[in-house]
Amino acid sequence: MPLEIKEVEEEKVTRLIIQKTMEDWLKIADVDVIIVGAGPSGLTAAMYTAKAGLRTVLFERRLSFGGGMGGGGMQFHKIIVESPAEKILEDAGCRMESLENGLFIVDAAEMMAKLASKAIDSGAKIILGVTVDDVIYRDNPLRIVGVVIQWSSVVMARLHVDPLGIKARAVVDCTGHDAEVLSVASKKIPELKISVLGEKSMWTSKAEKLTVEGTREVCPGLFAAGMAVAAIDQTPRMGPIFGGMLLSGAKVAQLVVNKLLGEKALKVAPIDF
Ligand code: 48F
Repeated sequence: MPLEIKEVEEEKVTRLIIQKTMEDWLKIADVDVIIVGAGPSGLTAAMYTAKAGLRTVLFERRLSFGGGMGGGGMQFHKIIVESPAEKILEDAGCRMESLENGLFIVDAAEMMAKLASKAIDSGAKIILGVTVDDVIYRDNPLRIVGVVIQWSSVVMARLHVDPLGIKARAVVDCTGHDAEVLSVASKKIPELKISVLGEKSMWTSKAEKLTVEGTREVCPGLFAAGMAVAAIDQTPRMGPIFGGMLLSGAKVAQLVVNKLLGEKALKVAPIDF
């Protein structure tokens, strides 16, 4: 058979893209879980909240996922993960090499791709090129009920364009070292009494432990995972070891699932927290 490529009119392509995008956005306007940031903690969190059946959307500022994973350790393309976080990579179908003393090593590109792929296959919707620049709140009781979003390209061009609001039952800040969602909430809603003091200098083991321990619902409706935890707790950074990020993402998913599903909540990750 000779190769026969289908003919298509330009306006048809345009109409289909707009129609199908809008079908998605009508669902995204109000979801169960919003995760901000597609680094290791955000992708892990999305993978497990979606697996639990929660309608999950992940907004990522850049046009690619992976966050700090792509840079590996000073751009060497290997990432170290310590036990028990390898169980999360196994869940994602990621190949790794077992080293001594419960350490595992994985290719950065594979870890990024497999975590994102698993999150998507579990049902999470990842939207790239969108920046979360504020939260939506209510009082009596004081709580976070969603986020304010803008195209990253609009933010970069410094255009004055009013953003849109997206509602959710849980918002998770996985924006990394700057804890951007917590930071804006702390400045604009002082009665939340959140401070973002920034992380401390490097101390790998302590940082990993404290990041996972500090993963929590910071105020009603707003959760922190990954390096955002270090930023609010002023705990150390860990450098290019990523077990704590995976465990923090899995823990926050379990906290969100427990809160939203109550008695129906199941254990979502192969780890006990
Ligand atoms: O920085 P990032 O990878 O955060 P993480 O999950 O992991 C930290 C590690 O990569 C590493 C480390 C541990 O070994 O120290 O640095 O805590 O991913 C954060 C993602 O969030 C996006 C950002 O582009 C990145 O991909 N992001 C940040 N702010 C926003 C955002 C925002 N306001 N809106 C949308 N996305």
